[in-house]
Amino acid sequence: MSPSTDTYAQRASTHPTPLGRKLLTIMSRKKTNLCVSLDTPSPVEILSLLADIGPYICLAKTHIDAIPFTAFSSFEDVHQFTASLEALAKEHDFLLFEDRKFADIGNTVKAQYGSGIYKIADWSHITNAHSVPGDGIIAGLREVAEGVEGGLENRGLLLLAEMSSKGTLAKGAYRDTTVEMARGEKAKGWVMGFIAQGAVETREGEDWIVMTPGVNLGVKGDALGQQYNTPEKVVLGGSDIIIVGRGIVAAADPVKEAVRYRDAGWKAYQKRAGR
Ligand code: BMP
Repeated sequence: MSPSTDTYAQRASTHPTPLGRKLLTIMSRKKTNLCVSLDTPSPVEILSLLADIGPYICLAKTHIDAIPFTAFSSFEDVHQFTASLEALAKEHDFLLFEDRKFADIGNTVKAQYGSGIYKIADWSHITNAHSVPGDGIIAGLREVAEGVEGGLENRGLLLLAEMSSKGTLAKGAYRDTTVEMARGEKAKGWVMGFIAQGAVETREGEDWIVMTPGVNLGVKGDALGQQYNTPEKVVLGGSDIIIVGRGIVAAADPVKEAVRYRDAGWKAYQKRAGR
């Protein structure tokens, strides 16, 4: 499995999914392969971080269900928050990625993605799913995405092929079967890539966007099994987008760190593409 040496710009014109083309275009235009993971409990802080970091990222990842509900005074507040995320994404030219990790049968994930308190399908360009239930999960989520404004022009799915945490089952043969699942009919134009630690098997006509969490320039891991690599290591190994949470969000100067990760990720990409 060798990493692609094509540029983001080249891939933007040929990517098999509309949202993949959109994302690669943003990356190429803004010269960034950085996704910030906004893992902080305060919605006010998330919005203010994004207003500052927006110019340096291609993607903003959220865990909306990790925000304490006491941070909102009504359901209307939740929708106001997601509307603000959308406005910032438009203003600073990045996409939104709710890291929901769906993992149930197609019929159940349909309701989880399209309804519930957070109505993820209404505002998040990208979401992700585990492959463990089988490909009904891809079809169920797709039905919802096709029904929102813009349909699959504006929505994309990632499958979790590999995880960064110690002891994960998502690696090796599991990763390869997950990639095989993304070749199914219901995945076409919808599954844009994977959460993985490096390159995945890519056949003629395929172009998977690989996004990699577990990236940090300062530490090797945390006390709960997270394992980190550097931007250079993962990008040279075939990752297209580095996902950085605490390395930026918990730093004393998040903007300075965002610039540092953006530069490190971009430099590694240029090296890989031979530019
Ligand atoms: P941090 O950089 O602070 O460790 O955050 C990593 C983020 O990426 C978290 O939001 C986590 O849920 C997510 N993540 C991960 O760490 N490993 C995976 O394999 C998949 C993830 O989505």
